[in-house]
Amino acid sequence: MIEKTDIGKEELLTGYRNLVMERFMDKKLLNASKQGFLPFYIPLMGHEAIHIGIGLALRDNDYFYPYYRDFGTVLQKGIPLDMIMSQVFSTQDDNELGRDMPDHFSFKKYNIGAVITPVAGHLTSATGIAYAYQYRKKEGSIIATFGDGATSTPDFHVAMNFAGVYNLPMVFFCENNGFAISVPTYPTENGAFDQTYEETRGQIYKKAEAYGFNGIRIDGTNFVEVYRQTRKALENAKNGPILIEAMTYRMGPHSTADDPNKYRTNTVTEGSEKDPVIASQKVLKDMGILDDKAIESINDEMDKKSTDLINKYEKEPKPDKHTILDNLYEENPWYIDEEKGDIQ
Ligand SMILES: Cc1ncc(C[n+]2csc(CCOP(=O)(O)OP(=O)(O)O)c2C)c(N)n1
Repeated sequence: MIEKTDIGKEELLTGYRNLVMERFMDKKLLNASKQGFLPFYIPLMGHEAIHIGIGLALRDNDYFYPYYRDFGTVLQKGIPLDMIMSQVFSTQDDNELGRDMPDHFSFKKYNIGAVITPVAGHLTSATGIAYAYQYRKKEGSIIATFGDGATSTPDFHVAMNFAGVYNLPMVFFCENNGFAISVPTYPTENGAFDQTYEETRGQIYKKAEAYGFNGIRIDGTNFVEVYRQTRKALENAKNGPILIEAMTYRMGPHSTADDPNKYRTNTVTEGSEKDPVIASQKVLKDMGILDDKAIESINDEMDKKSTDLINKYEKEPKPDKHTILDNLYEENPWYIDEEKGDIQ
């Protein structure tokens, strides 16, 4: 029996459409990187329901601090696709001036923190923002996402401790896809830990208890459930932090620099019941919101839309090479001007 939600049919359908769009974009961006149009790409297949659920749950005053896999969350949050694509393809319109890796977004005016590469490095900054919200008595909560591997880093513990001590309006959201590159999180299905493989000995959501607040584990393959739990957490965070561990599966490689065949046999295949697109379809069908005809027409629409976008962005001009030393200083020191003259 599916519980009712406080979001309407139209919003749920928009969430599903974005989920499908994210799936198509992901596959085509991976292809674009294989064809040499992108230097690097971080696939996200398996994370879609988490992304859409969080995107739906975010309120206007909340602050989102993403990590490198969160394409769909920024899409659902309403960041224009052209803005996202110009960042991914480092075009001349990129708001980061073409200077960061694909998927390392920064959308400050939308209350979204900058994606950084060092794992968990953003968690201390996110907690700092939560402290500022509390100090300035600002409405809203902070939510920061990260992978399971991030929970084994020092920055995770510093951020969790600080949030606990100051009782900050902070949601720590772990997208547990089962792997930190080649290291499995929970090596065996029955939870028995194998000392030779472990990434972490304990259950991730239980780590919150050590810092004096609650942790919960949720199904990360059903976006309606992710929405419900995340919205509740964002609302309750005004009374103190919470840790959410959303369980899903990384259905592709870690990045384009990884070959999972070297270390992984238990993949979740596209179209299987654990695939977030299929799991989310089932939920919406049970709610009477989606049927096979709508599924097919949304697929066709998003397939075409994603192809048109990729074709467009593969041809978009890159920033002029003479701009590479711009925007570093308010007033350029003499050596920058001198170096500019050396750009061939
Ligand atoms: C501090 C730091 N150490 C190591 C790396 C290399 N690295 C990049 S991603 C990654 C795995 C992260 O796994 P997880 O946190 O589970 O997130 P996932 O990529 O699986 O979503 C590692 C070790 C890094 N970027 N930063």
